Amino acid sequence: MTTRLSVASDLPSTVATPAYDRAALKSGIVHIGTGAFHKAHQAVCTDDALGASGGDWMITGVSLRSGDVADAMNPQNGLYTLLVRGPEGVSARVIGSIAKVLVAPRESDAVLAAMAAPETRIVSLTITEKGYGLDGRTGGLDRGHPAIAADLRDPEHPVGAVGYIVEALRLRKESGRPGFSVLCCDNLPSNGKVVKRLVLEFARERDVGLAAFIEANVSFPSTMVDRITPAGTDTTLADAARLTGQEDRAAVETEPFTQWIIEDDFVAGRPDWEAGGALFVTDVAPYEKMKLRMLNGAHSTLAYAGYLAGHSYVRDCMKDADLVTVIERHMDAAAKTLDPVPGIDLADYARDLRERFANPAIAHQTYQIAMDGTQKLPQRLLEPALVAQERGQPIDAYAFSVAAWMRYATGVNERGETYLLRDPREGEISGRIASAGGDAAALVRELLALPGLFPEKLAASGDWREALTGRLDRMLSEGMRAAISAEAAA
Ligand code: CS2
Repeated sequence: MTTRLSVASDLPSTVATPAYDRAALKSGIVHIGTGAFHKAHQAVCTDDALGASGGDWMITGVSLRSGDVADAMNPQNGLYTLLVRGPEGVSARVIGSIAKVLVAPRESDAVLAAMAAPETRIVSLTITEKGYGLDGRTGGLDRGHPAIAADLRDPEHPVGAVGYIVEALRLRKESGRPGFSVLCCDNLPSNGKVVKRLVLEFARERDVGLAAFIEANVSFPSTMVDRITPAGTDTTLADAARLTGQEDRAAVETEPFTQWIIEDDFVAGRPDWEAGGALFVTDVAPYEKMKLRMLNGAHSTLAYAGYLAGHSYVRDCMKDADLVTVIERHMDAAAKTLDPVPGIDLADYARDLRERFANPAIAHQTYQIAMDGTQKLPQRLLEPALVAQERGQPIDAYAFSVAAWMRYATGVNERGETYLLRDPREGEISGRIASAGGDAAALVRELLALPGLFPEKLAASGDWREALTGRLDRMLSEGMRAAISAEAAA
């Protein structure tokens, strides 16, 4: 039987291991949402930083829901294998920056204690767009969000990220400890500002003095994060075992590319993340918009259109010449909605994206990317559509993507099989789809009226409605494949 992953035992010389004494370094970061993306991105950059410059910046991971990650990682003392898959092959490296993982529903007090501990100087987050309780209409708190509602009722026993942050900061204030930096690493535009607003609004509900403490002692740097990281599978674990010679139940796999752009605004220091390639800037917004509109916008388009056209993975979509034409045009259109991005040539960026999407070694499911559409559409497709509309540019690319989402939202594929939408608003969506009764114009009308989803100017535009309806009608009557060809030929 192979032994469980540990750097104390022999690992092949091809497998890099932490270049620092893990036991000698203390935790300085609490990270909420210790999933595959965190383990393939920020934890790797932190591993590089610790190797280059040391510092008490080990990470205490927190899972807000399931204990699976903790149960896989803690018996390995927090270690896991990072598999990097490129067209030339796969490499393995053992990452050591995560000291342990706590499971909030099992050990809430320990989570709060870690967040309130004097040595904690950064609380970072990857909880996906839907984790924040953001009301798309107001940009403020969604009081109907289950975790926000529960935490406003019982703030000393939080269950959600915003509730945990505010309660931890209350504990810090009470015990005279300084604040920390809150580092949002989710795909939301101006993510630092968004989280700041939610945290302050929540804190104000509790106590204006607490809100004032937060305003004075906590920073919320914005970040742009990028690394394509599919959900791990049995193959991930099997390849990690083959390459390390040890059993690893916590391995993750990712692509070679990684990018992290961070607003340099930390109240209590930070690791030497430059050593891992992070770029510190004063304004992250241009990079965020570029990534959300070009990468994620194209990804969502591939997800909805590709899934319905029978492509299970993004790399399969990239073998479909018509679909490639469609997303090339999409990226060009998205680039035209952007202001210049320092140091980046958008045509090169688009070309690199095509290569990354086509990476034959990365099995990124279209169904995975398709989830949570209502949380993703605004920043990926609707904001650039609005900018295009305002600048008098064509809106066709966005109309195709959004029509594909509407087609996908019906929850039935072209063989008549149903699938789960996996969207926090799926109840509302199915209700509206049922009342539309399969007619494209009615579907467009119903879905455009989803409260708070579409910007008003877009929802009210006859051109937009028409562009959507024509495409959705074709998708429903002739099928997605035909709709993709028609789009490519247009
Ligand atoms: C994807 C992203 O699942 C999705 O919605 O578009 O997770 C994407 O892979 C990352 O943002 C890449 O950095």
